[in-house]
Amino acid sequence: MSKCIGCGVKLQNTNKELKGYINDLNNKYCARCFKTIHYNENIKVDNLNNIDIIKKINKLNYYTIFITDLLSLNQELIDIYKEINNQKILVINKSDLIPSNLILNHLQDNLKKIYHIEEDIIFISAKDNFNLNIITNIINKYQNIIICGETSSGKSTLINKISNSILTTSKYNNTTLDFIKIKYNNGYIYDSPGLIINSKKILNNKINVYAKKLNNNFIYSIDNLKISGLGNITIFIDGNITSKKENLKLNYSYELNNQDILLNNGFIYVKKGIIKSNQELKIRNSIIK
Ligand SMILES: Nc1nc2c(ncn2[C@@H]2O[C@H](COP(=O)(O)OP(=O)(O)OP(=O)(O)O)[C@@H](O)[C@H]2O)c(=O)[nH]1
Ligand SMILES: [Mg+2]
Repeated sequence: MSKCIGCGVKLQNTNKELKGYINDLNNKYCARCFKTIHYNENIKVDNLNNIDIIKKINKLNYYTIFITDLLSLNQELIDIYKEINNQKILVINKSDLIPSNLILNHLQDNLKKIYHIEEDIIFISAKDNFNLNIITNIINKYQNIIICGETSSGKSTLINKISNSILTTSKYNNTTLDFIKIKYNNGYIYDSPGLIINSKKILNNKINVYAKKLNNNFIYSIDNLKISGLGNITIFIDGNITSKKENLKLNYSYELNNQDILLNNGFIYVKKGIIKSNQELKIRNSIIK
């Protein structure tokens, strides 16, 4: 049975409603990939779950490059990363979207400390070819490697860049549906289906930075989160915030010192301040301090 060269799914010509469908089995791409590539359509299908993906990665037991973006980094993602038993490295892609005032070496050190990561962490941009030589050096050294990580973090884009492959890529989740083995020099690169991290939005636009002086009368809204308080904050977010004078009682209060409040699409750095909010906040030591 042949597989789609874009997403790795087994091709079939019997049921249009199921994944892998193509009317002519001699085609190289499934109908879904064809529509994604040519019409930018977002066709949702069920995908492998995180547990099965990690199981297969551990079974393959090759050097593993785990990819995410900066805003998606949270404890849940790191917990999944830590389930990989292979020799591995954490790679933060889409560095081109990170504001230039953030110092990457600094972020690297803080992330290692905060999330207790022993392996190297490197920043790359598959789009802008930034640090891709580090990736090719790893592949040349280990020969067989697995590229895995969060959905839409740019795994297939990276593989296309370094190996001249024609994997399907898109701005939607779950583009790659199965493991894909790609010949590279004397070994293989494996692409893999993206891991789904609950409640995270994928970074698509340049990270916006908003420096704000909080005032108890003004309430800032970021999606469903509302905050006010006293202190200076810096918001790093893929999206917008609004602010207005509101007479709303915010029931949660936090005294923060060099800490980040985690959002679904970014984080808020609080150097020192008292933050009130309408919901329980997820806090970590700041990655930018
Ligand atoms: N700005 C920026 N965008 C990128 C970069 N790398 C990938 N992208 C974009 O991110 C989106 C997802 O890319 P894919 O390569 O399909 O991601 P993936 O990790 O293979 O996704 P799944 O197969 O769905 O798990 C696409 O819109 C890419 O163009 C990068 O370095 N910078
Ligand atoms: Mg992919």
